[in-house]
Amino acid sequence: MTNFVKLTSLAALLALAFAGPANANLVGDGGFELDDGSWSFAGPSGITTGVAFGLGPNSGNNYGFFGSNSPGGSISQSLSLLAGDYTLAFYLGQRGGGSANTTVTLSFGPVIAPLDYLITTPSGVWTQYSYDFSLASDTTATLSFSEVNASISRGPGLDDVSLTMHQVPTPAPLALIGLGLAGFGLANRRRRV
Ligand SMILES: [Ca+2]
Repeated sequence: MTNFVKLTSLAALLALAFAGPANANLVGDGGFELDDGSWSFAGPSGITTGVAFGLGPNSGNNYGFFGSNSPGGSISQSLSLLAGDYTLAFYLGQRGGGSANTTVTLSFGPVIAPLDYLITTPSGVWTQYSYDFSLASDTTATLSFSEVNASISRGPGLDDVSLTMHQVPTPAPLALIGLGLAGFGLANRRRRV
């Protein structure tokens, strides 16, 4: 019985240690691999496959792109979010033939104020950007990336957009920890007797 208690409590602790936070990506088709309608494309923008104008996908076969010779393309999707802490991350990459620097504006409805991301890396190089924010209440907002430069000849690429919620311990896992520790205590006390 002692061993059983010990094993049970050990299993409970190990389960907690290895379960980790869920951290599921809340963005649909974040890598532009499925082309399943998760994203809305407006103006000069879309999904491209393989290497286009010197830029290949950051992951998989595809990436989102902003078009050529005319600004105003945008890539967006609407998301329903629960109150909590989040990290938004994404990759931007310059495409060949573009100007030295390209700006993409990120807007996210009432969640965060619009932010400009200036891409200064050479064509063909992806850079990851991330942004942490907190939501005080449940919100529905449109996550949108817009290309705003007027003078570029090739818009940049966008890939691997992820939005993850930071997990906080819930009463159930905490109770499980208590059970595990109690089990260890019980096992040790029985062994000493
Ligand atoms: Ca991809």
